[in-house]
Amino acid sequence: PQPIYLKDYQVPAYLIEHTDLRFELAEEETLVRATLQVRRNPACTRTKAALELHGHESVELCRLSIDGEILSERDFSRDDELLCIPAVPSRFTLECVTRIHPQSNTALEGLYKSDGMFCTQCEAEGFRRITFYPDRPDVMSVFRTTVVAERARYPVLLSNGNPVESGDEDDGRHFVTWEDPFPKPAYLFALVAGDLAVLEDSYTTASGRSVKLQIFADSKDLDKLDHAMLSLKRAMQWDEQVYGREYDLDIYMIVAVDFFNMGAMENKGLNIFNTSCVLASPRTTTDAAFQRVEGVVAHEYFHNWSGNRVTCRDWFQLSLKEGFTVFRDSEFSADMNSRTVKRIEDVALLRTAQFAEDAGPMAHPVRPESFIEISNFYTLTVYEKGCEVVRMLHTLLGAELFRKGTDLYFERHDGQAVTTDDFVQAMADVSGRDLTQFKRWYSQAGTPRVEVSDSWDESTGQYRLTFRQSCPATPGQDKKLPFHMPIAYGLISASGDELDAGVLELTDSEQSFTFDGLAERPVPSLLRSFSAPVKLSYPYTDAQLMHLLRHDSDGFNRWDAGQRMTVGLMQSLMVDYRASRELAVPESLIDTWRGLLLDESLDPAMVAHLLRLPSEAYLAELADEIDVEAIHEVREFMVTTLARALQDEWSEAYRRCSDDQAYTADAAACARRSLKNLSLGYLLATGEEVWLALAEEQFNTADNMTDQQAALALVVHSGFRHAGERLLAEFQAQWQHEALVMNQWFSIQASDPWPGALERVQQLQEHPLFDARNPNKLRSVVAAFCAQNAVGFHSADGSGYAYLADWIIQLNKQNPQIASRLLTPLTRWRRYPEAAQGLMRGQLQRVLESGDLSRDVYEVVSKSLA
Ligand code: HT7
Ligand code: ZN
Repeated sequence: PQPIYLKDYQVPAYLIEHTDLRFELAEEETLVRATLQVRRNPACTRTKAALELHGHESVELCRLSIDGEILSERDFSRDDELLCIPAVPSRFTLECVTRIHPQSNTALEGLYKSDGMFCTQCEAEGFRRITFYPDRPDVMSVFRTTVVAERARYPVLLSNGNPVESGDEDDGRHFVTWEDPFPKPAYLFALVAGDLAVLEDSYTTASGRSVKLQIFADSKDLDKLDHAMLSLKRAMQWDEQVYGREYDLDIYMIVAVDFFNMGAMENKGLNIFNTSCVLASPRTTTDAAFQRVEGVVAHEYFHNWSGNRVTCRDWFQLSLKEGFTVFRDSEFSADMNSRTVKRIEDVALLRTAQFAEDAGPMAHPVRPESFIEISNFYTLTVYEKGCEVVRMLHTLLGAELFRKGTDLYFERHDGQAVTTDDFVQAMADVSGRDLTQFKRWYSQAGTPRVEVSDSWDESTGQYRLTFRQSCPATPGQDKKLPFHMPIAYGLISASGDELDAGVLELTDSEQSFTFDGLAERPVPSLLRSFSAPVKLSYPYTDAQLMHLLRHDSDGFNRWDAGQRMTVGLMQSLMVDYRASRELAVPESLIDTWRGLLLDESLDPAMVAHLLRLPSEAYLAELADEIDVEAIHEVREFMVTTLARALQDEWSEAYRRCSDDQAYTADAAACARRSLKNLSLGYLLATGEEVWLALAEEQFNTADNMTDQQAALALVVHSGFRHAGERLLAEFQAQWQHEALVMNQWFSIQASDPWPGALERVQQLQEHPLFDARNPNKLRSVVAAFCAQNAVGFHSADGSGYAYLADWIIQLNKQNPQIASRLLTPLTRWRRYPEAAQGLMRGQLQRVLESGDLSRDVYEVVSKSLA
């Protein structure tokens, strides 16, 4: 497979003004008739360009005609990706009839079946599995879609836009016709047909239009749609208030499907969601999953403007819609919940997983320069780092100018397919700022390092901060130029007062800033709220970190000071562990934690974050060479030591945070549950039977999934093995009919590091509820083991690596997108000691040689081995 390059972009030679689709859905096959109004693109200077239609090899062409004249095979050429018609008029009607087989579509791209229903996933290039079409985002067309199917099996027939006609056809079939007046690229097309229950509501827009809201799901899940509906209405209102964006159609639909490669899809007026991102009820859903539903519902809704009304010119611009929309959804969640906690969670993900991606063989800029398979570029870099880039623009311009910039961007480009340059240009135009250097964030990969030093002149009261920035080489980019980065900062006095605060703008590789007239040497609070996606180092002493932890007005930096302290300690304990020296936790840290645990004035959610040790994955990301065992053992040692030293305080925090009242989902109750369950984890880590009894009681009496699942996971991952097995059996008996709950049951076991993990995972695969065609099940078992169970996956005999390679080889044909995503842990082989490297590389080689690789898997494996 050959790469595609951004530099080779050409405007399309033909545009599609109108697309009329008729789907005849049946059990054996589906017939699709596409009638396209085509015209030459006046902006294209290639005078003799052929009409190029994308078409997947699985699509059977039944008939092709131009203005009613049937084309013979001599009139066009076809390979396994493109159909080319060399001679076409400048304006014409193309009719194309194709036959497809959704029933046997296991890739879950294009039209496929999820349980009994038909559904689609067309982003990025799935539409070409339905019919022949210019399947590129810069070809935007108005769609009219008629769906025909047997009424008894498929009473609900949906597509984009508004329903305009419906009625009976022959043989018990019926039809519904939908019209979407907004021109859109094919990737936003959607169709659903099934026997679905619906929750209905309505929303009145700021300008007074009433919008019908519908969420469709299997009838057994009808009671789990309220939270998504509430989140949708909140998102609609927030987008009006914060961005001045109103919804535009008369109807907004969401459909929940169980077989889905990603989280959800923003198809115009007809979002399709993975059940895991839409269904929620207190009995079956944890607080974290509730928040995920809120965030994903909002994200897909926000795409209606950032993605649909203004879309991407080509797939290299993916972050134009994804980075911006993640920024919008994260600000929404921050406004709905705790801003500091949301920031901590987002940054933890970025620093753990995106930084690792940026340091791996698939590292790429936010706007990639080339790809073999675009599905491989729906990455943390495009989404999360892309969000940080938009956030930096917000920081540099300030909220008011940023809003002016988005207003201008939406107004200037409504109905167009544009680039990240166009987005930045709107920001430059409203602010009068030169953002040329800033755009390096889009073109240069890698996580920048910022080293900070300071000096203090007692005699003049002058304090000086010096910053040095650099960025490591990444594949294809050896040398990097300096970034334009905002560094939010504060200067804190010995008594905890803020002496100064603001935003410094770094543009050079080395730059100093002086602060005059200070009465004392301050403690610098740097990179407040994580104002740039960088690794910042400053030689903080523990005393300075303790000072920030107590006094910083920036909640994020208070948390980060605590993290820096524990990370520093754990890194030195790892050195001790490798040298077989005795391990110890300093009393000062224990005292600090005691103080935090006992301070009832603090937000329990914040305390829970402060007292949660850095994850094994984060410690691994920070290591020069990853020593899985040392990381695990040191973390376990810390947990046990802090558990025993503060047993009374954990017990007191548990008691304080335990509600006698019935469950509520408000922020305060969620915060209490998070500290309560963190405390329960530490209590269990003492190894005392009494706390096992407490955990079992919580498991048995919980009236919500957050508490029940926390108790289950904590006991299963503890040394109380028999109790763990007992609870797993009880949980299964209680929840076997709830697919999403059982996914958690699978993943708790697959991520359990106790010896014998691989055997347990292999047994789980034999479970009747495990289904290798369902991505959610693969994520719960295979991904949970390979990506969240470092000890099990990195077993010294290489059995974990061989297990993953076996799966990749099996899934390569069946579902290439999932296969290539699951591969990630193997691609990081360079970060491990030599013996592990050899074993991991060996398995990658085995995948490469297994033959007939999909583009998805080929790209990841070949780049990892390069
Ligand atoms: N824009 C959506 C992307 C998506 C997707 C991409 C590739 C393969 C399957 C997919 N399902 C959804 C999701 C989003 O970011 O909103
Ligand atoms: Zn998105």
